Amino acid sequence: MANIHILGEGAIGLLLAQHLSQSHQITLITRNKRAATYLYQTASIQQTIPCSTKTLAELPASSIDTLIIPVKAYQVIEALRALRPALSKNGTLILSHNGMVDWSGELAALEKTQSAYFLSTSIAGYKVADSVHHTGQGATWFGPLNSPAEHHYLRVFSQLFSTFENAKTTFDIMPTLWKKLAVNIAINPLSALEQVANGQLRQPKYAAQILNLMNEVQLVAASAGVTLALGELVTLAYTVMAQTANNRSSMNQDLANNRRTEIDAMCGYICELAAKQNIDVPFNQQLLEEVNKRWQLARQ
Ligand code: KPL
Repeated sequence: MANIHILGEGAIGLLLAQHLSQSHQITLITRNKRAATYLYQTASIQQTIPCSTKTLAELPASSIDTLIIPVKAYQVIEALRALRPALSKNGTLILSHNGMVDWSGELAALEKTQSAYFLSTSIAGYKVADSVHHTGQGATWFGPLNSPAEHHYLRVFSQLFSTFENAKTTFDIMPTLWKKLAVNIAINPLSALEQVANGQLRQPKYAAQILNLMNEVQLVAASAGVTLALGELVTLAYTVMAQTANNRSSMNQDLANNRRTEIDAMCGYICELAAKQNIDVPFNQQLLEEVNKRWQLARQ
């Protein structure tokens, strides 16, 4: 049994907590000290998630053995900076977020004995107060991000995620992150702007836009040295739409609740790389602008 700390009380963090609590001790790291009971719900199950909570201030230096950081893309760097001192000398760090974030500097600052991994998951859910509703599950991939992790990722996977539905390991996680980026670009902005569930995007009226978005991702990935097949990206996007058909994507929920979105780490990332390589990406550019405009309007 491992002692696992999970940062935050977001939907993905709580879904991971529920799964991992079946064999491990879970502590959620919360912003403020408060007594909460977290519930896990599906269409047929409602149960309490067995876990304790601690604030960052309550965590002694070098005290965390396994730390999972499943936060929004724009919170990752700040979270890594705040929590690195609390990770033990041989600690295991697991990042899990949507979009692309440049955490290379933070990972380089880890001790040579600390291993870092990525968990790329298309698990779907949403939160209402302290209840997390589990609404679908696409594929999950787990792989190493630094060299200590390359020696241990199979063991860590089998200890933590081997019983997670639809989960697999990969030694080379970067192409997986690109594929997940593509899936999120196909689903999140459109479902947010249209305020529809993921499955609704399978309607023919969205097909041309989705194909063009995937084409741009494929071109930009190729310019970054990552070879992806356009057909595979399109198939993946439609597979996740089907697997999470009744779910409202995280960006759909963010816009509906006037929260900041992860668009900069998705279409914004593609536009930034494309500009450096002189590649035209009008479809990603348009969604980037529209989502940001909608959020600005909502904030006024
Ligand atoms: O990652 C997701 C998200 O909503 O952010 C998917 C897999 C698209 C599920 O909705």
